[in-house]
Order: sequence, then structure tokens, then C-alpha cells
Amino acid sequence: MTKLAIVAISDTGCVREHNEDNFGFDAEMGLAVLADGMGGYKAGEVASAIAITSLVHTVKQIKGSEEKVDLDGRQHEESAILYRALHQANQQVYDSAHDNNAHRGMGTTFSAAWFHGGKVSIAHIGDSRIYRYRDYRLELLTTDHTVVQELVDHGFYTQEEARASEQRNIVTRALGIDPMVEIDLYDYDVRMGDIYMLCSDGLTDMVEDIDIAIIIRRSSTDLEYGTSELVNKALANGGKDNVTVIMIRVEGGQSGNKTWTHRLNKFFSG
Ligand SMILES: [Mn+2]
Repeated sequence: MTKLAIVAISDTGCVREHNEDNFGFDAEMGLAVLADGMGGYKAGEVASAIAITSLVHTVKQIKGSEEKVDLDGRQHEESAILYRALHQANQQVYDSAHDNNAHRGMGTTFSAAWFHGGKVSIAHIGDSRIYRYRDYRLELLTTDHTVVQELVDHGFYTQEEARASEQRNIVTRALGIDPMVEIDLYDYDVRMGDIYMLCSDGLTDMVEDIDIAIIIRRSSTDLEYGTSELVNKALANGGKDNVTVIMIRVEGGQSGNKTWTHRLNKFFSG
């Protein structure tokens, strides 16, 4: 296990009535998850809540069982479990949207980071992002699944034009919209001192990457301060959307030999 410090804040923002973002983390298990729901009246927060609960449940179930995980061509068990758990979560949100008129059309972004043995496995759908701060540099580890990102990829838009676009929040992929979903999965090496950040678009629409980097650099030894500074900056810049930030600092390498059962018992108990 990689030893981690994790801090998270979610704020409704200055304009929205509901907070449709949801998140969860467990430092001992090394898992952090964030979802930004979308849909009609209150359906967005239902979608993101179902997705988080379902994913955590499936991960616990698989990790807690004696079952041998089929890697399905992937390098790490954690990555294979995230893939399976996200498809399960997709099905749950989809079913709920179809069983209940008020939830019709709901969906959610999903970003997950799972730290294990010097690696982090990332799973990602939509426009909630995961960044890594290392050697004074902020690097985006995920690609937004949005209309404007596709236009940037094809050379029709610059990043600046994308930021200014009215359509920047239209996602091309989300959990729960279709019976099948395409999930981005990546594995990265983890170094001591790395800082990882999961965030909803309520941060990145309001605060530019350069300002995010400055805040993280100023607060790299004080995660709580850094996390609240990021959220405060989004609010000060207008807070037009719900803002959620999870900051994770890698504090050490392999830790003790605690059993999964012990770690799982602590999952979300706080
Ligand atoms: Mn949002």
C-alpha cells in the first residue's frame, strides 16, 4: 500500500440550488472517486450518488471475495476491477433512469484513482478531471469527453476558444446514458511527494490551470489549505457550478500488511 494523505471538499457554489457532485475516498485502501451528475430536477445528484455507491459496493465485493479477478488483458487487478465496477455502476444508473420518470435522461461523469503498490490506476468518463502535480509541474492525466475537446483534437478550436465556448460543458460520454459505456483506463507510476487532484468542472471552468498550479505549489505541505484555496478561488471567480476537489499527496511507499477486510471495514465509515 502506498501511504496517502487525502482531503476533499464539495461546495454547491454561488448559483446552483443543488449539489449534484458526489465523492468518496479511503486513504488506507488508496481509492478516491468523484462524480458530477446531470439531469432534470435533482436527478443529477441521484445519478452521481448511485454511481459512487455502486462502484464502491462492487469494488468492496470483489476485493473482499476470494474470487480470482480476470485481468482481461490489463496489467493490474485494480484496473480490471475498476472497469467491471464502472460497467456495473453504468447499468445501475441506466436502470434507475428507466424505472423512474423523474430520473429519465440522468447521467454522471466519473473519475476514479486507485493507488496500489507504487502505481495508480485511473478510470475516467466525462469532464471531471484528474491532475498530477510533480516537480513543480501540473499535468492533466485525463482527456475531457466533451464536444469542444473533440474540436480541439481535430484542430478546429484552440484551448482558449474551447474555454470560452458556450458548449464547453456538453459531454460526449457519461455514465448511465446508454446500456454500454466506453471507459478510459490508465496506469501511472507513483512517486513520493506527488500530488493528485480529482475535480469537477466547477473548478476547471472557473480557475485556469496556471492558477491551480500556483495554489498547489503554495500549499503542497498543507493539503487542507490547498483544497480550500482551490474551492475558494472557484467561488471568488463566480462559482457558477458545484465545485468538488479531492487532493491526494503520496507520503510514502509500501506500508504494513493490513488485511483487505480491515481496510474494507473502514471504507466510508467516517
Ligand atoms: Mn459540473
